Amino acid sequence: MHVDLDYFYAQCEENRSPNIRGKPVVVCVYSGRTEESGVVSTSNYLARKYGVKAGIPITRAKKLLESAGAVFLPMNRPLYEQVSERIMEILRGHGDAFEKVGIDEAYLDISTKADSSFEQARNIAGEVKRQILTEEQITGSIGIAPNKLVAKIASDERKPDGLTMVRPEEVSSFLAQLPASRIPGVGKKVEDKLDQMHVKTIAQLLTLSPTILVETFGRSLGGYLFRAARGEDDETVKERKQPTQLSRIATLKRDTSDVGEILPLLGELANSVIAKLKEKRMTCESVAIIAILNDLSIHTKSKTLEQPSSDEKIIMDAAQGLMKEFLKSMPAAIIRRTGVRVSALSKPTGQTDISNFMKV
Ligand code: DCP
Ligand code: CA
Ligand code: CA
Repeated sequence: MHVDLDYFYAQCEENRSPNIRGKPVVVCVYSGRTEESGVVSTSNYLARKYGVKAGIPITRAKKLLESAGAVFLPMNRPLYEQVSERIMEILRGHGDAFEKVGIDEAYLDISTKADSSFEQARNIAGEVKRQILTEEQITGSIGIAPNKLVAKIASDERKPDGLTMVRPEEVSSFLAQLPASRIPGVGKKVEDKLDQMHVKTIAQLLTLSPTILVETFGRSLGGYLFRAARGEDDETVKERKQPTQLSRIATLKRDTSDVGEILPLLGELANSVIAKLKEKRMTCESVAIIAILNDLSIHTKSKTLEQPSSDEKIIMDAAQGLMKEFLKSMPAAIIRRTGVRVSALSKPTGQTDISNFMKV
């Protein structure tokens, strides 16, 4: 089963401010340069009717939605992450195995829970949808199939609030009618190349020999396309490891080498990383600053802490100290974007296990 939440950031915003329901809602990533500069992160389905979707400039979205009574909101990641974490816990409980693959999507292996029955799987999906809706007022779309690849394609078939089940004997006919661009990993570039080969649908992709595919796309992507067109995939659903690093990066109001202008933003970013670390109940052993200059060159400077920590003062002091050192070492540097990264993360278990005894 693949679950993908519908217009996720915008749906979170609708829940937080019910008065915006029924209006086009656009979640924006403001670059902070000018009041209007930046891109659309996502929009609700009403805004999409006007052509407003992820990635387009905010100015363009404003034109498309002129006098449509649209609401433009800045992205509020911490809110979406909290909602996401609670929903992931719900999902986790429904699978034999669970794999989160993004803030709003996950795979569940439900083979055992569904007793290998697709009818039973449909009931589980209904229960998952009902629970997410009652507990978080969020709708999602679900695909059920014999493997991860087809489940992912299926979850995208009926959005929003969709449920699409593809039984093993239906895989070929389901895929055949779809555009090749529905295969995960087929972006604009691959799509253009396929276009040149007069391949638009997966049915047409089936006519290309493995040799042609490998010649055109290389061994790895070519082989993948050959198998994907046939609905073949044997990846298992596996729990992802905890992240080993966290970072936040942002654009300064203007390019500058003035420490007084840089430290406040760096401080905000450090606070956001610290909050995330605490939320995950993790510590870090290394702190780094990132500086992207006006020539777009990227510089980093890091330091190892005396001991693993999630302490605000220790991490803040380390980040600000590193930035001061960096500016001293490169007096001509003019900074455009800056960031904070913590790494060598670990989770203190608070449990006494054999390794604690070994250290004594
Ligand atoms: N996102 C983003 N920038 C993008 C794509 C996505 O910031 N270019 C963010 C906002 C989305 C979230 O990630 O809400 C999930 O991405 P999806 O691609 O799943 O898109 P949505 O959930 O918004 O819409 P859909 O209903 O089509 O799944
Ligand atoms: Ca989504
Ligand atoms: Ca998604």
